Amino acid sequence: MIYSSLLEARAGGGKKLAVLIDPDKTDPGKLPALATLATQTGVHYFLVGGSLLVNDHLGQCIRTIKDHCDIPVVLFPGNVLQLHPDADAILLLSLISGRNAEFLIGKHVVAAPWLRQSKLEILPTGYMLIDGGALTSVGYMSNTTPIPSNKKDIAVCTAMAGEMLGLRLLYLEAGSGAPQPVPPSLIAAVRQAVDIPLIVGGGIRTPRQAQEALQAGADMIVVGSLVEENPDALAGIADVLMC
Ligand code: 1GP
Repeated sequence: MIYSSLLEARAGGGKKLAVLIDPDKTDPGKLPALATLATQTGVHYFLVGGSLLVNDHLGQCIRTIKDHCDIPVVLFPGNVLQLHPDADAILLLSLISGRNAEFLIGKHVVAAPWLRQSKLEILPTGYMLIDGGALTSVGYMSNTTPIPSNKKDIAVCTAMAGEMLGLRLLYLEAGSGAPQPVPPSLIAAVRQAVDIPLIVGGGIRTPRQAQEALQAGADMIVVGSLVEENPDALAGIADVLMC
């Protein structure tokens, strides 16, 4: 189970690397090579999802990954159209940094019957959008305001509330393609305040940024845009986790 492996890694100081596949930005024909590369470089998970679903590639992307590697596939849905039974798990995201009831609980109500009968491992996740220096798709599509990146106290209290509500993971998100990733000082402040595993993503483009996020307390980092643009850059990020 994915959650127990995250807890084990957290207890033992292990770190995890996930690659985000946005079906709208991915040519499924390139996924076999990426699956092989991800296996060689030690990627732990594929996240699959995006803000929209313009192309009908979701199922094809999931199946192609699963046909070419043993890396678990975790849904990272931008909306209820992105549920798929062939994945292994789902980040059931509640956008706790925002005040849009639809993204806090509304869409979950719609999805609940489908999720209940699915075989997916459900990973209840407090999703926190942190200002990464630009309006991002998730900010626009969710109609929510990100937490300012210099407001550590707001981020900390939001994370604490999410943990006390029983959410089992926290995801600090600067937004895909963000000019600035989540600041290490904010990650560190949240890490000190909560005990559940911490995922950090958005705008991580260099090994140094990956290292800073991990050193600050991220248990798992997510890279998407970098790998879309240059899959070979994955090795440099993966190396950081070996150190
Ligand atoms: C977005 O955190 C992920 O949800 C990945 O972001 O595309 O900027 O790597 P990037």
